[in-house]
Amino acid sequence: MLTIYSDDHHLHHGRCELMDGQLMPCFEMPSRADHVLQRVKDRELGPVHAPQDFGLAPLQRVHNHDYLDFFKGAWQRWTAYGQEGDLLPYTWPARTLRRVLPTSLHGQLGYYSFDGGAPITAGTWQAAYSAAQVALTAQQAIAQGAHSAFALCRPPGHHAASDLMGGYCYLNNAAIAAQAFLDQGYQKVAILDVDYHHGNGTQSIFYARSDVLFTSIHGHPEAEFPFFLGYADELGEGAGEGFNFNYPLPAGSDWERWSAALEEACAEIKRFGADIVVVSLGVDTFKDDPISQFKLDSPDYLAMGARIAGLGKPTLFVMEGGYAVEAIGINAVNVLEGFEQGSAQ
Ligand code: OKP
Ligand code: ZN
Repeated sequence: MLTIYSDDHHLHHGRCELMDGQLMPCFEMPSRADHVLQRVKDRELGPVHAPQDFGLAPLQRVHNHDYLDFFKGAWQRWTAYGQEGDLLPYTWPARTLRRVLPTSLHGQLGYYSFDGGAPITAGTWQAAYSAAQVALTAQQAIAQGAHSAFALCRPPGHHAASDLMGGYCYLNNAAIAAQAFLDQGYQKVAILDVDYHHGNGTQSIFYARSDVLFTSIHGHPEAEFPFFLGYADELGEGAGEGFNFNYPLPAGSDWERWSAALEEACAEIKRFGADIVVVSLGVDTFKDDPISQFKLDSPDYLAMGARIAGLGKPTLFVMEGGYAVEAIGINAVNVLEGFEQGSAQ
């Protein structure tokens, strides 16, 4: 399987996040992608290519222009105040407040974010921009005939909505790739989000549309980030009604429970008649993940990949979460190897 990877992810290294009342080093760190790349090489998964540059246009198909302008320019505005630390939001337009766009940097940052988990650093825009190009380059490989490809994206993307950053995410790499398929003439794209956290950004982007089926298996939002989306009764709206399926699971869910949800998601993808499957590949479902509560073990990821292969569709894997840094490479590449073994049968 072809892997697309850019070193630019090193340009994004947030210092801290708020966790249990304390500032902790960011869990979403550069070594995550380094470990995945190392495992791709160790296992000789296939060639590793740098991304091409498709410019801003495919990003603008998913994200608002004003949001992209804000994100691109935010760090420079911050340093113009003489600041050097990470730029983080601290006020959001929650209930009782107006959703106006203020003129100040922090007002705008609150407007364009939904949590305090996505720091902007000097290199964040470039890293996120390159991650989107990684996804688009892997997308192109499939459009040109590959049965699968792996976009080793960092930072992740599935929490990012059309004009919101949050949950370590800035640009929605999977959504950008899915939209690119549609813009190139594919009719139906199914997204399977296997990250431990609900892909609220991806869901929101496609919620009113019938050309993208969104399915997600995740920690129940009653008890888990992002809390305010990802419930089972969210089925889509308007033309998108019946094209959104959430499988929220309780803390402690193991492979037996998780794979039953995967069966249901795969049944919906089959019923949908997808031309393409885009997998939001988070491996924070792992038993030793430091911020998650599922109990999958490393061999389970081989079975996950094989089941996805059983859909029999060209499949784009887009890296999302996974914070047990030592194991993330093994688990992510196990999905890809399981897919290849499952496809060969
Ligand atoms: C990203 B992905 C503030 C942030 C709270 C957010 C988890 C984001 C997970 N400390 N945690 O889905 O793996
Ligand atoms: Zn996650």
